[in-house]
Amino acid sequence: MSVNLFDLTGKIALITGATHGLGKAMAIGLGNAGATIIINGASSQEKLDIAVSEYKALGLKAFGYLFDVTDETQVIRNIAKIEREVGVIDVLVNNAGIIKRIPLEEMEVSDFEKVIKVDLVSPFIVSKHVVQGMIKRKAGKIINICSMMSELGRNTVGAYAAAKGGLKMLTRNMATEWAKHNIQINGIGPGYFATSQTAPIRVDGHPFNEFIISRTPAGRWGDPEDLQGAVIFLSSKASDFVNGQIIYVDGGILATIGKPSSGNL
Ligand code: GCO
Repeated sequence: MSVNLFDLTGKIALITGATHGLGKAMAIGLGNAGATIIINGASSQEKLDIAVSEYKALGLKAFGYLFDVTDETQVIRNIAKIEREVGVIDVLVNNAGIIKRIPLEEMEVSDFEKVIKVDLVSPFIVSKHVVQGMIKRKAGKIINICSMMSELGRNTVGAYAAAKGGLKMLTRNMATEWAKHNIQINGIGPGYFATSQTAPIRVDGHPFNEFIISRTPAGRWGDPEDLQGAVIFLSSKASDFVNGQIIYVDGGILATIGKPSSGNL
């Protein structure tokens, strides 16, 4: 009998920051592959409830928990609540993140620290408390949502790049320390995707929009659904011997130096 390596039936996946955008697309992908999805939001119960109802309307088994992933007390309390009310967490997707586009020389230290806290410290906090059960069960999957900025700098996103570069290395160190427990920890590095986070730099005619279209071999912004294959792979049996890797879903942008605006050089 052939085994479906990508089947997530019976698995429970917690996706942080999944009321919208890439987190929501990845959660839908995991749900469509059979997982029970648990989404986290931090801003409003109403937004969380709306998102859960949207998942359920798609026929997915979904639950929502409102907590701030940067607050360790709330994380401990809610992971215990999830594992009591729904079941043990088999897959953790650390997706919650913010960005502040400010030139470094103008950036307040408090803004820099906030980005680091949400984008780098919170994946550590949530993973530290979810991994306890995974270590006991000798099984688990952790996926950290990194970025193009895990590899490249860009004007005005210095704090975000520092956080996402750190998250790449934290992913490798988690793999170093936890792989012996049959836990696979990897990352996904989205390229440039059409989300609310990139909406300000994606409008038609915006120089950055033209730049990304020309700089990306695929010639387009990513669609959030383009991430579903990678997150299902890294959540499934198919990746049981994959550890510490960052899979870049970027339309080829990291593969190339780019080309002159004219000619076919
Ligand atoms: C930006 C963008 C990027 C993308 C993504 C790329 O301002 O450059 O927001 O940071 O959101 O992180 O991987």
